[in-house]
Amino acid sequence: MGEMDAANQVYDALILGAGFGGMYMLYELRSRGFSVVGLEAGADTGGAWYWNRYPGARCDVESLAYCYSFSPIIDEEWRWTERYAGQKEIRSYLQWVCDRLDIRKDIRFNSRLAKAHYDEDVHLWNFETENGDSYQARWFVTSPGPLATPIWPNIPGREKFKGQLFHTAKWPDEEPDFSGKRVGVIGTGSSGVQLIPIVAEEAEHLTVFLRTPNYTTQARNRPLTDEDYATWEQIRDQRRKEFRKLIRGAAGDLFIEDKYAERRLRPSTEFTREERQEQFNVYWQHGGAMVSSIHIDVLTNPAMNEELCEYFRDKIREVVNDPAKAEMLCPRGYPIGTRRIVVGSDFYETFNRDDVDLIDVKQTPIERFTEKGVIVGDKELEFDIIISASGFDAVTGSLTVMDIRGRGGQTLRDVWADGPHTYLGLGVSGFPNMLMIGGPGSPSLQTNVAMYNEVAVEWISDALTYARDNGYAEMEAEISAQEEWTEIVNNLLEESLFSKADSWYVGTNVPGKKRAILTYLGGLPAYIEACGNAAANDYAGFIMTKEGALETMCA
Ligand code: N01
Repeated sequence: MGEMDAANQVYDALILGAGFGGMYMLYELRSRGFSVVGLEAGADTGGAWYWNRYPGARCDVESLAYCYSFSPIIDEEWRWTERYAGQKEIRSYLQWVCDRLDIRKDIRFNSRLAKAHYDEDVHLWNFETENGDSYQARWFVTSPGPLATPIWPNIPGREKFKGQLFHTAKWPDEEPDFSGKRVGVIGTGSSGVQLIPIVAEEAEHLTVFLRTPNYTTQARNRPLTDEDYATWEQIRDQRRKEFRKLIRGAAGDLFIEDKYAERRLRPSTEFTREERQEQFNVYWQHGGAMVSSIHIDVLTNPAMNEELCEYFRDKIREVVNDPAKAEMLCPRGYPIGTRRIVVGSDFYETFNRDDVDLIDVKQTPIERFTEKGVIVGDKELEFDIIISASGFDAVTGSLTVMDIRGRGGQTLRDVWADGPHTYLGLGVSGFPNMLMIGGPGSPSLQTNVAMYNEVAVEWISDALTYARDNGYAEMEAEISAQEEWTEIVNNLLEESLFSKADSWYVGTNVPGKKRAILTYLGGLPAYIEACGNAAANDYAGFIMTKEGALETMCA
């Protein structure tokens, strides 16, 4: 390990990541009297919203739900301008919170964690950043963001391309100029879909490389009005309580007529086809991702799911003038909702432009990069700029990218090589005092992640306070509890239509990654209950060891 932290201090807790989860974690533990330090790879706070600054980046959860709910100061002083906040506004929000709650002084920016090793002799974690700085702490709380390790398409020869090459999740500080340029975009997930209409407006010509079409809805973004805010302030506390009782941790139908919001919580079989179509129409017009959870059985009832899939395909056929392009864009072969629903603005409309081409790479794969562009079929397509919107090594990749070692020097990478095993998505057997926000086996990205993060932060804060108050120095997931939870997580996959689709949710987007569900599909309320039960029973499922007992063990 390199030079020790300047203060040569052993912290109570080191928190990895200064996005939504990490900042609140730091604030909460500090408020409870723990000494804390945060490490953040970026030059500022923001997490995903710091790195993903491609044109059009915008949240697909409504701003009023996708924010902190723990602080009256924030509620009183911050006001969102749009129904779905853009990346710049969310980043400003997080920077403002960081300053307003005086969190910044405890975060080391430009500090990418390289190693975290548990020292069994002294029961402390030792950390080293890529800059060579060292830290030591009793507790290691990880909040790196579940989508933090970008991946490139597995197309050979990338280094040969002489034009400009960008990844949406590593966007340059200086905004690229697309005017007069021939641009290629690889990928039509959330990032690609948001970026494509904007690039199409500016570029001379755009070619979109499509592999698996996604079910894409219109955001129908709009400014938030004084009237919206007046209503929101009246219902805010009540709605936030309700969010924690909803499977996805947010309603997504703020300001929608009660009749339709209530129908959403009932199975589709209670309604006639006409009523279901009316429900689809209402949510389609309202916009946003909730169109996929229009009834509670969308992910368990194949007939209902297919009816909704066909509704989407008809909408695509209505918008896209060229029938061949429309069919290319129609998702098929997997149930709606089992890959992330994509929320965009005018994505399908973009394919009515004469200066936008669409290439289905399943029909004609991109063989390789060249100096001038790419080889597709028997042609070389030339580009000035290629943008890779190819996604992430999700959830586990955010942690396995680092050298994390627990008992006996075992690495997290090796322990998870056959798929992740965790207890409640919070702890891992063999890695004492490491607790995860957004870990595999938690509902994180299956929910309004801002709301889920608060649940995780509050549980971890309570656990650390309990440990301190009761003289416990070590807390580690029991192997039996971990295997039981992992079985629950895996069974939920098998019971749902999720098992029928390939996506980053099951790791199939990363060559060589073991197919395994990375998130808990049981919904936020069931997850809160499971975590609450463990806490109420003296952190059942965790081995809690007192300081004295540890010393005896070491003697
Ligand atoms: O990544 P993705 P993303 N040739 O993995 C394609 C969150 N997010 O950055 O599907 C051709 O979804 C790949 O094709 P396929 C959100 O949770 C949220 O867009 O593997 N194509 C796919 O089309 C989201 O789900 C927001 O067949 C290749 C695309 O690249 C998650 O981040 C905004 C290829 C990758 O899509 C990830 O989204 C942005 C190849 N060789 C992100 N390799 C909002 O809040 C890959 N692809 C709105």
